[in-house]
Amino acid sequence: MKSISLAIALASMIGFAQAASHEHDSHQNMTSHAEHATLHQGMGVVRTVGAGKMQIAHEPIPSLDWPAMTMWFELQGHAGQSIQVGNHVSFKIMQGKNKKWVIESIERK
Ligand SMILES: [Cu+2]
Repeated sequence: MKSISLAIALASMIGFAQAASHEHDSHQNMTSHAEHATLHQGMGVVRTVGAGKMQIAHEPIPSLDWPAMTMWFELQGHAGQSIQVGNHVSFKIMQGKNKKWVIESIERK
């Protein structure tokens, strides 16, 4: 019984330490951390399809304060496999490693 409650106390201490360091990280670099974690919704028309990437003429994305533009996105996993040039799409993006914008999911409109 004693060892069980010790294990629980230890586990909650570790949990608390992780929460604290996470808080610290996000406070230190709030903007990029928030962008990394957050999905943003976009809409547009597919212009070019490449290997693991896609060029989309997208409408403004208010949550990122982006104007309408044509740009490349990386594709995560199997996202976009059934999407073709000319398709009107809605998609969700997040900022991946190296600050690149990655499509997490995309579907035809
Ligand atoms: Cu853009």
